[in-house]
Amino acid sequence: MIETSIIEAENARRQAGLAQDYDALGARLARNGVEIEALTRRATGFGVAIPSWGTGTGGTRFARFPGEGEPNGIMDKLDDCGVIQQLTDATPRVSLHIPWDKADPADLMAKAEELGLGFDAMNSNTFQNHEGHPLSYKYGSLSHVDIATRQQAIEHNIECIEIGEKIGSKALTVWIGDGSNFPGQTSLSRQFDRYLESMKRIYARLPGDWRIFSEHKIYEPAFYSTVVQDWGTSLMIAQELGDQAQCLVDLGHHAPNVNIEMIVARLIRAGKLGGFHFNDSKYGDDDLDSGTIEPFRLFLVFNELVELEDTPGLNLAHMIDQSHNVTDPIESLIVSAGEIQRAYVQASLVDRAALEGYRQENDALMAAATLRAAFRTDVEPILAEARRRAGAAIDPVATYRAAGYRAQVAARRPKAAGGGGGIV
Ligand code: LRH
Ligand code: MN
Ligand code: MN
Repeated sequence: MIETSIIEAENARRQAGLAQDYDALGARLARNGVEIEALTRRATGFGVAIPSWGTGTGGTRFARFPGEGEPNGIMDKLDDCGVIQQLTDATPRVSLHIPWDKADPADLMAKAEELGLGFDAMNSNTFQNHEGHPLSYKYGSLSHVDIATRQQAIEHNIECIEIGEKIGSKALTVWIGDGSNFPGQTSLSRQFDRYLESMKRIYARLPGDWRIFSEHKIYEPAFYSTVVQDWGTSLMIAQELGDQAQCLVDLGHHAPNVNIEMIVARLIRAGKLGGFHFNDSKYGDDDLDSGTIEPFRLFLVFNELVELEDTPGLNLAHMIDQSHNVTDPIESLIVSAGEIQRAYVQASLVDRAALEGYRQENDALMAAATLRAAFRTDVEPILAEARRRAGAAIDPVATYRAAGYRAQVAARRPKAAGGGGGIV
C-alpha cells in the first residue's frame, strides 16, 4: 500500500484549489435546483470491481510487452488492486479468473482483508486448456460434441463456485469461446442445446444466494459463429435457466454501431440485467480504457441505469474488463474507474423532470439538449471531493506517481517474460 502521509501531503497541495472548484460547481448546480452534496454522496456510494487480470500488461496474439514490476500471481495482483482502491475509493472489490488466480481461499481472504478488499463475481475459463486437465477445449467446452469434455468444463465451473463460496463471492460469470470457424463445422442448433444442458448442470449447483451471468460476445476466438453471440441468445439462456441467471454486458462485445444503451434498457425490462464488463472499443473487443473512445456512449448507458434505478430487484455487478498494452495497468485502472464513476454522476444530474416534459411534447431537440447539459458538466470536483473525504487521493494518478509504487515493486518482483502472445 502507499503510505498515508504521501496521500495526505499530495492532497494538502491540492485542497484549496479543490475547495474553490467544488464551491463554484455547487453554486452553479444550485441555480438549477441541484444539491451538490447529494451527488457527492452518490459518487461515494459508487463502486466498480477491478479485474485481477487487468493488473498485468495485456497483449495481443502477436506479442506482449510486459512493464517493470509486473504482478507475479494473485497476491501481487491483489496488492495492486489495494493501491487502486486506496487512491480512488471507487474499486472496493476484485473479480477473479480461475485458474489464473487459483490459490488457497484462506490466503485469498487473509490478503483481501489486509487490503480492505472484497471479491466480486468469479470468472470461469474454458477458453484455454488447463494444466492437469486431460481434455482439450480446442473444439469447444460447455458445448463440445464430446460429453466428457463438456463434463470437465462443467466441473471447472463448479470448482469456481466452490472457491467463490469460500471468499464471499456471490456470482459466477460464464463466457465461453465456443463456436465454429467454418460454415457447416457444427450444428448451430444442437451446439446451443449442448451448451444449455451444461449450463443447467452448473445452475443446479448454484448456492441459493448466488447469480450466474452469461456473457455474450459476437465473435473471437471463433470467427464464423459463436454459441453465445448476442444479447438475444444471452436472454434466452437466462430465461431458460431460471431466476438466478442473468445477462452480463461487456461493452466491447457487440457489432460496431450497436445501440448498447438500448440493450441495457431491454434487459432491465426483462429483469435480466446482471452486470457489466466496462471497457471501450473502436473496432471490436479492443478492451481499451473506459471512456477513452466513446465517453458519450458510456454516459448514455449510465443514463439508462439511473433512469431505471428504482426497478425492483435491480442489483448490478459493475466490473471493469480491459487489457492494458501501452500504459501502466494501475494507472489505466485508476483512470477507468474514475471515468465510469464520472458517467454515473453525470447521468445522476440529468434533469429527469424536464426530460420527461420534452418527451411528452415530442421536443426532440430539447430532450437531447437536456442530456448534453449533464454530459458537458465537469463533475471532477465532485469525484475529487468524494475521494478526499474518504482519505483517497484528490489526484490519484499524480499521487501514485509521486509515491513511486511501481519502482518499489519492480525492485522486489522478478521481471516478467516478454515476447509471446496472449490476452493476459
Ligand atoms: C472475453 C472476455 C471475458 C473473459 C475476459 C478475459 O473476451 O471479455 O470476460 O473472461 O475477456
Ligand atoms: Mn468480458
Ligand atoms: Mn472481451
